[in-house]
Amino acid sequence: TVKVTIDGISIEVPKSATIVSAAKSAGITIPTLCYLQMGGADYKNDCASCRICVVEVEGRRNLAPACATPVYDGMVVTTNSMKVMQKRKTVLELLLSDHPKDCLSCSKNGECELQDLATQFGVREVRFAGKESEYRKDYSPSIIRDVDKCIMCRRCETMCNEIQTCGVLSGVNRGFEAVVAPAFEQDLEDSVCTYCGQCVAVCPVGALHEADHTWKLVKDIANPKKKVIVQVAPAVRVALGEEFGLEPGTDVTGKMVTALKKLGFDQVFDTNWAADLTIMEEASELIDRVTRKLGGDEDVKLPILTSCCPAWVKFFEHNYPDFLDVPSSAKSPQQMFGAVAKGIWAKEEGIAREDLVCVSIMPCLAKKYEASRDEFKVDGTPDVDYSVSTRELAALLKQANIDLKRLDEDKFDNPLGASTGAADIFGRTGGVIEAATRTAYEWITKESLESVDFEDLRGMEGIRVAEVSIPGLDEKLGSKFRIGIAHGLGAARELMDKLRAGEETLHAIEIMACKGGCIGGGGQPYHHGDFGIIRKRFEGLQNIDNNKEIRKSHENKYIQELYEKHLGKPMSHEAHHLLHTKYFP
Ligand code: HC0
Ligand code: SF4
Repeated sequence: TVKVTIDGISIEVPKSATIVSAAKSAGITIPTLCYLQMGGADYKNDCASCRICVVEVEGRRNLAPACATPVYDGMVVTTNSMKVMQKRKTVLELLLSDHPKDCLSCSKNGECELQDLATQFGVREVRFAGKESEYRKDYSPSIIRDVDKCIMCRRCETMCNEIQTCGVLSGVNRGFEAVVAPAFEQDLEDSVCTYCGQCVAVCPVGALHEADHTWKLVKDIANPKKKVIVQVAPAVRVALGEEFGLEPGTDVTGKMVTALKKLGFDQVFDTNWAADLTIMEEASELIDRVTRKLGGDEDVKLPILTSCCPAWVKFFEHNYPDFLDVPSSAKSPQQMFGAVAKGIWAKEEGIAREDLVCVSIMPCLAKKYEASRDEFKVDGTPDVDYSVSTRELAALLKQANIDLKRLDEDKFDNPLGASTGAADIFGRTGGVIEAATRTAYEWITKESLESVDFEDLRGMEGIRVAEVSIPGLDEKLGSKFRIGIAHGLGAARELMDKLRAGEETLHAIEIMACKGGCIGGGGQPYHHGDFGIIRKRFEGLQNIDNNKEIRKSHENKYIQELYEKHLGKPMSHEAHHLLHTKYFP
């Protein structure tokens, strides 16, 4: 450790500390803007581009950026001298001189870190106002780039390149013309962007935001000719409450159902129901592949990869075209829901396809793009008409004067609303493969599991490998059943490269594009760099699973009924037609 003095407070801090982190341990918050560090997510942006965090260091002529200046023994720092405060205000005014002033109608209004600083520093006029630079807006199915608002903090770049390893965003041009953009300044839609939305999750201003479908939805709900139904993803129920002042991880399922009914949805269903359905297909596919492999079929691909995360799907389509037949062909729960709702349920209810609007509430921005993919359309119309983010739902509830906190609890409608605990954990890293393991284990051994809690599959490390002993299968495989888990696309790439190089032998792998899984999705309430929020959502989902009476997907009686009445059995011809898909390079 080293001794430093900050604003007269002497403290001992690790040698590796920066002035920002040292000050934090002395209880002093130095304002920052471009800087962001998320412990547990391995994310650190300290390019020191904004200079809001400047401080005086004794013996040094110029002010130092606190985020990128390491401490040394005997260092004396002043964070609040008049010189420092003047400099910060000048920096802020320079940033604002080239920033649109349409805060009232900005997607980030109320959540913007630049706005917060302008408030903190009492900016009333911008001394350097001149002509602002102009850049076209870039619209994609999931994300809108409004680059005029970019302050070149580089957080999105760090996220996209270092954590997600997608390499889509980087700084181009110099000086006034500088922007963060895809190569050749092409549109996101023409790039290898996965729409994971993690750049949106860390953007401090309104330069990156979601493609918002709320208004279309309001119009449809108001249209008496339309039947509007909704499904809600697992991860939404433990995060939506944050927008209403509740602790991260609070389970608001029942209140959320009430809120959706108050909004005017005709039926409130659950993506969880379709998650149980996904397990029926995925676990069957897994057993089928393992059995055929053991039977000597050389063409069978193992490990099986989960394919319910659309950003991960787009990632492997771009980066691993040699692996297109490896992921499970099962559609994601969002799309299985849409296919069953429009393909079976609506027919039973006598609702014409053109009169039914199927909406999903998702923690994810890539789900918007997934819903728009051509292979999920029938006669040119999508199975899921629009996907709305957790944040957008919260905003809509507020517009409609619905205070989630004060509502009574209600239950999802049936039949597409019932689910098991296995479905809830889909929303956290490791959950899909744990759910599949619960079912596959029982189907293989034909015995009831004593404990459904596969603790070894849980955790937050970016890549995890766990072994599960499956009596009867172990002997045939010559090893235990080996499962891999990766979350975050950088971790996914690391694991996939090992597979490609033949350095890792696994039987099944779950991959989710966002750190923590869907609970950390790009459409969730902003975490502002606090990864602890994502851990709390993780625990929230786990608690829901723990307290459910039925915790295995194949025991969902409405799913059993669907197979009895319509699909026969998993992987039947009918199931393939409705519930499976293909991938494209
Ligand atoms: Fe997820 Fe899903 S678990 S991707 O993270 O599989 O978005 O929550 O809805 O579809 O169920 C997101 C969350 C889902 C889907 C499910 C899967
Ligand atoms: Fe990169 Fe994901 Fe943002 Fe696309 S959505 S630019 S892949 S971080």
